[in-house]
Parts: sequence; C-alpha cells; structure tokens
Amino acid sequence: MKEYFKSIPNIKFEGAASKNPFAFRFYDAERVILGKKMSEHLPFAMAWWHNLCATGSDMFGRGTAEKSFGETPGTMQHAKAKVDAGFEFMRKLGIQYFCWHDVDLVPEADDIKETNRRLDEISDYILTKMRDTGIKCLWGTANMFSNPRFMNGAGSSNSAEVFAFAAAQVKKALDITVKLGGKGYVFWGGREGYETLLNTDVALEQENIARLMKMAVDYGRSIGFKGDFFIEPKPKEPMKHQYDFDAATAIGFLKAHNLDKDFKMNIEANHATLAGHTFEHELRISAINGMLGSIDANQGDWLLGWDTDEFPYDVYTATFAMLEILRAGGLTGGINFDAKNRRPSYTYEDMFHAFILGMDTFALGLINAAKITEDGRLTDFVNERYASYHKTELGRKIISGNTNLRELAAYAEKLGVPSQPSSGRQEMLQSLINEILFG
Ligand code: XUL
Ligand code: CO
Repeated sequence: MKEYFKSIPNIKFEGAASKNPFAFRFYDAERVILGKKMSEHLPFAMAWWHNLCATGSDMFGRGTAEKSFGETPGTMQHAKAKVDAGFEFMRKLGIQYFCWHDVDLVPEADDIKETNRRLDEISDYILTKMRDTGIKCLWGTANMFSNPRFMNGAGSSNSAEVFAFAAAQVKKALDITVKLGGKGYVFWGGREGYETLLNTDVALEQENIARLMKMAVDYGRSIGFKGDFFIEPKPKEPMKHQYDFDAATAIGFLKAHNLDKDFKMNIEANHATLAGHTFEHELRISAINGMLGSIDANQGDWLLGWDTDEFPYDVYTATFAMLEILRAGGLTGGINFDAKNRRPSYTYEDMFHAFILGMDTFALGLINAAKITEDGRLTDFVNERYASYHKTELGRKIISGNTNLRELAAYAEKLGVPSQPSSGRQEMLQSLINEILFG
C-alpha cells in the first residue's frame, strides 16, 4: 500500500515540554478527565472537503496545495487515492471520525445516475478502509450549493425540478450515510436564503425547506437511520440572508414545523461569530433546548467579516465551548474540523500541524473547562445570583407558575421599592477564570 505522508510519523502525546512539532502537547487520548477518556470527550473528525479536496484556490488565484495524491483529479482513481490518503492521515493522527459531502467523495457526473453509481463504488471502498482501521463516519451531507442548478437554493429554489434534484441528492446521501453507519446527517443551508425580497416568496421557500427536511426524516427512518439530523446554522455567505441564521432561529423553525424531535444543532464556531454571537452562546442556546448535537470546530478572524474557517487556536474560546459541552453532558455527535490551512501553508506537513493545533487547542479547552467545573465557584456564584427564585416564597411561586399579575402587583405595591439586585461581579469572575487557568 502506497504511503502518502511518508515523512510524517504517527503523532503521539509527548507532553507540554515537548519541542517536537509532530507531537501532541496536550491531547492525550487515554488521559481520564472527569471520569472519561479525552478521546471520548473529544470525538474528533476530519472534514473530507477541506483536508482532501481544497487546494487553497480563491477568487484571486489558483490553488497552492497539491492534492492530486498521484492521480488525475476528476477520476475515480483520484477519488480512491483520496480515500487512501485520508485514512492514512486519520490513522497517523488518531482521529476517529470523518465527515463528507457527496461530491467530496466522487467527481460529480453530468447525469445523476452516474454520480450515484460512483457513490456506490466509493462507499464500498471506504467501508473496507473503515473495517481495517476502526475509523467511523460522523456525518454525511449533500452538497446542494456548488452545482449551478442550486443558484437559487435547493429546498428554497424557485424551481420544482431543482427541488426534485435536491431530494434525489438527499436520498442518496442518506443511503450512503446509513451504509457507512454515520451518526448524523447534516443540513447546512448553503443557498437556502435570498438576495432581495423583490423576487422572493419567503413563506413558500421556508415551507419547502421544511417539506424537504420532513421527507428526509421519513425516508431516513424508513431505511433504518437511527442517528440525528442536524441543522448547521449560518447567517450569511454565500447568500445575503440565510434562513438558518443562528441556533435560536433554526430551533424556532424546527419547532414550528414539528421537526424538533428528529433534529439537533451542528454549531460551527465561525458561523456563530458571523451571526454576531460567541461560539459558547450558540452552544448554550442549543443545549437549553435539548438540541446540542455536534460541532464544526474552527475559528474566524475578528478583523474579517467572512467565514475564514481557521483551525482553532483561541484557548479561551475552546475553554468556554468545552464548559458548555461538559454542562450539557457531552455531544451526541462529534468535533469536526471544518477548517482549512492558510493558503501559504500548502505542504503535507502543514496539514498535520493544523490538526495538531486544533486537537491540542480543544484538549486545553477540555482541561481548563474541567478545572473550572471542579473548582465550583462559578456555578456557586450563578446559583446564588438567582437564589431569590429558589429560596423565597415569591420566587418559587413565579417559577412554578402559581401566581399572576394581580397578585404580583399587590405584592409590589405593598413592598413599595424592591431591594437592589446583587452585583453581577463580572470583573471578579473574569479574574477567577484567569486564576483557575493560570494560577
Ligand atoms: C460552510 C460549511 C459547510 C458545512 C457542511 O460554511 O460550514 O462546509 O459544514 O455543508
Ligand atoms: Co461547517
């Protein structure tokens, strides 16, 4: 079997003092934290598209990275070489899962029947690799945004024929997800949005997206898919207005269309920041609705307004994200690096450095979040801050729904003036975090 990343060894944990750029300093798969192995807390996944397909091309220039893996792009030999390279890559890093779009796996043919035949062939091949390595499929999805037919969206297209092609792609992507034993199936609404209301029937578009999702649930369950469906919210890019703006919007949409029992959120960090939220905000909103499923781990750039999909480096963000994940009792999905190397970092070595950075950043996030959890002072503070709802008769009446405006108005009049709410102590708490992290 050909070795693609010959110069790169298996990446091992060597500890914080290691100066070896091909070792983990913080990610120690076997280390037990809060009763679970790091590898269980952090089910890392490789995104097929960024890692095996993308070459760094942008609207100003061609790709810089060589991803032919010795074969001609656009052929099934190339598709198979990507499988071989991908499994070698994941094995060397100890990554347990992968995620894909249909057209990441095979070159799309002009006729959908031929594309589907190619998907059958490549998934047979991937299955043999999965059996050999124990590496699993986290989720699959259909790319319903690249082909020109999806210029006006997929479920939200103005064309019923395009809707039918979107349905055909979802059906096939579900077949392959089930065949590969995927834990989830993702809907990222790439072009499910609009540019101008002047030409758009928003109500019909949104209802049609829900119809497509309902058909996916019905079909998926009929072929034995027991995993979660995920919506991956993003407010804009490529469309100006995207319907799945953020977690709150997507959850409201799912509830309005009775889809909330089958769907959870796949929260991407850079999408959160595009929506004007922190990553942890999106995780919290998903978790309190019982819909925290999976995450796309990456980060944006505070100075740029688009989806830069950088590998996670910001340890504070990873810490607060892992705190939310621990609070929620973990993810039903995993941690997919929907992230790409910067264009000038174009070598095979850089692909490994990027994953080492991302995995170590999340390992640090987990270690820190466990310290904050075990310390307990933050939780105690929040509990105390809301004590009036739990420790007084008035508060208990409000949260149990056993009072009304008349009674509360009488209470307020009797009191005349409420006592001052307690201080939020934000700066003290921020110091506390630094003390726990660096003290
Ligand atoms: C695009 C994005 C997608 C989804 C899957 O911003 O995040 O790659 O993760 O379609
Ligand atoms: Co993503």
